[in-house]
Amino acid sequence: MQMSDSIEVADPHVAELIAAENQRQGRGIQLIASENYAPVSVMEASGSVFTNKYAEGYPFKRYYEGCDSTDQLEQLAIDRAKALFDVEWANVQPHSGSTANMGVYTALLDHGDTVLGMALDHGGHLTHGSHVNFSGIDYNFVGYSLDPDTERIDMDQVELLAKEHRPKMIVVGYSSYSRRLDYERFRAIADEVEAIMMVDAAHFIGLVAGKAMPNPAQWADIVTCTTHKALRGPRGGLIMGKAEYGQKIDKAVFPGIQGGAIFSQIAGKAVCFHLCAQPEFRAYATQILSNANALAQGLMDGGLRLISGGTDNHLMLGDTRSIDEELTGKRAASTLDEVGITLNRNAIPNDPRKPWITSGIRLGTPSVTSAGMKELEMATVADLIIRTLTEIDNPGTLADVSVATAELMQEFPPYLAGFPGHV
Ligand code: DSN
Repeated sequence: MQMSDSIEVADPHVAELIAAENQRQGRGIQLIASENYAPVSVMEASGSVFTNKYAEGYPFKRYYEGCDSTDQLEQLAIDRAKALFDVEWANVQPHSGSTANMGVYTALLDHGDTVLGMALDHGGHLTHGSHVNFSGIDYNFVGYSLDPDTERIDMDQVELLAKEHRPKMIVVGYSSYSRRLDYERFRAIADEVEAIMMVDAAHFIGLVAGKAMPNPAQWADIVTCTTHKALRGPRGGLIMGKAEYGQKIDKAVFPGIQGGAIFSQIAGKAVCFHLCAQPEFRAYATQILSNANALAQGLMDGGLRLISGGTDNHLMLGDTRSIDEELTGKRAASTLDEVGITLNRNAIPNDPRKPWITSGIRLGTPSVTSAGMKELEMATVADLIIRTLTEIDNPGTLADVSVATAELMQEFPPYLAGFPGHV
């Protein structure tokens, strides 16, 4: 084996799988709200020779030699993140959103401390206190939920729970909630009970970077996020916020919960932050919102009930029972995938079905917007989804929709010809 062998030579089997995945991503309409198509420059950086470098510690304070470029790279990523999100301090080392949250909890909480977070079955994330996750095992999470009438966060309940339980931290943020967050009220509640306010902005940080949404760092003590969703970066996590918490959180991330950082991913993050600071990214973020709005309208016009009646962000949650009482999220999602429309089943608030089955589907527009689709195409996509769901037992309709999705994607290839493994 030669070090410079291409993957096609060194490992044709994995090369085939990469090509197949590239084809799948290029042929189908990708509506998973937490996914995106990363720019080639981001993938070049995250697949670069920084893969080879070990460097525990932080820039200019390492336990390893040979760190000149590595130190400059990590400092560049930190400086770019601070400028992009207008924060005093940032840590670009977390391997994922979960380890970013773990880093904050480890630094600022003791095991058993009470934390307020959005209940998972109402739209929160696993790391916001799920009983099967470290967060719910190590800390005493109390879940806030949605108002049953408006299906929006019940801020009065948040206040009552905060006063009753006196949490040390309030976690704000979601995995599947389609409305704006009332940061001002969360801040006021946190101040009233002297809690730390952490915003997990993983889902919408790209919209913040593109100035299409308010910046949670204006209100929060700490903001955590991933870099691979609407932000369109490499897979990874990021923590940022007020400088007063920086030293403690840096120590919790390394050496507390991680060893050496993954510098190839940090290279990808640096490129991502640079791209997000360009004017084109603002247009992209604004278009994500317009597309989500158009998709939501088309789905609702077609008879799919959306939780809370629409969306203010990049995602929406549909109640499959509004199409047919018997239709589960599982069947809806798998049939849509068969016709080339990929999304995920998702529990809806107070879902009577188990999480593996559910009564909902979650849809998001970051990927289709990266592929260049606009409102007109969103109306077409909504129509294809509604046809599939309303005629789910009609093989002729499913065959027609498959052809239509492939034709639509041919007009919007996410990567240009010449990209390795291109369709
Ligand atoms: N829960 C994942 C999602 O929203 O798809 C993100 O961590």
